[in-house]
Amino acid sequence: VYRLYRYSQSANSYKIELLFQQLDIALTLTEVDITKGRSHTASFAKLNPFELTPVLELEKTGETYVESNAILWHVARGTPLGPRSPAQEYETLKWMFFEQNLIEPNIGRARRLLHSEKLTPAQAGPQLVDRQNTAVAALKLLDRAIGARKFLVDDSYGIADIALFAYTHVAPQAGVPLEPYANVKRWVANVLSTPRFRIFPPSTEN
Ligand SMILES: N[C@@H](CCC(=O)N[C@@H](CS)C(=O)NCC(=O)O)C(=O)O
Repeated sequence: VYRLYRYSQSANSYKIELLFQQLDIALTLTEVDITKGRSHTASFAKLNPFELTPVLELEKTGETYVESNAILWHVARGTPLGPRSPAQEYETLKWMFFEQNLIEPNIGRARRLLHSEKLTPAQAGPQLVDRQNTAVAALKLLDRAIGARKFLVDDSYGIADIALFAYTHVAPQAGVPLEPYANVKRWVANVLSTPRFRIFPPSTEN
C-alpha cells in the first residue's frame, strides 16, 4: 500500500522506515541514488516538487507525502507513536523544528561529506569544520534540553524521538563524538531498546 522513495544512506529516509517498522506497517522501498542526481529528474519532481528524498507514496491513489517530519506526523496520527493531546502536539512540533533547524542540516551535511562522499577532512575543508562546530553547539543545547527525560515528550516514546534520533545517533559519522553528552547518550540507549527497533541503515530494497 505504501511505497517509500528513499536514499538508503539518508537518515531522513530512515525516520520513515523506523516508524513503519515500529508500527508494523508494510513498506515497499524504492532506492533513489541522490549521489547520481536521481532526485532532480522531471519524473521525480512530480513526486516531490522540492526534489528531495524521502517521498512516501500511497500506491492506491498515487498521493505523495514529503518532508520527513511531516510524513512522520501524518502516518503516526492516531497511533501510539503520535501525540495524544494539544500539549503533546506542541511539544512534538517543538522538537521536530529544532531537529530541522539545528541537528539535521549540520550533522547531516558533515556526515554527507565524510560518510557518503567519503572525503577526508582536508578535502572537505572549512565547510566541514563549520558544520561540525554548529553541530557541537546544537548537541550541547540538546543535551541540556533532554536533561533527565527518558523520552522527549512526556517520557513516552514517539515521533519526536524518531525525528531527533535519526541524525543525532550518527553524529560520530559526521566526526562529532557523542561522548560529552551524557543525557543524549542515555536517551539514544533508550531509543535503541524500544519495541521493534531497527538499526540504521535498514534492510535491502524490495
Ligand atoms: N527537510 C527535508 C530534507 C530532505 C533532504 O535533505 N533529503 C536529501 C537526502 S538526506 C536529498 O534527497 N537530497 C537530494 C540531493 O542532494 O540531490 C526532509 O526532512 O525530508
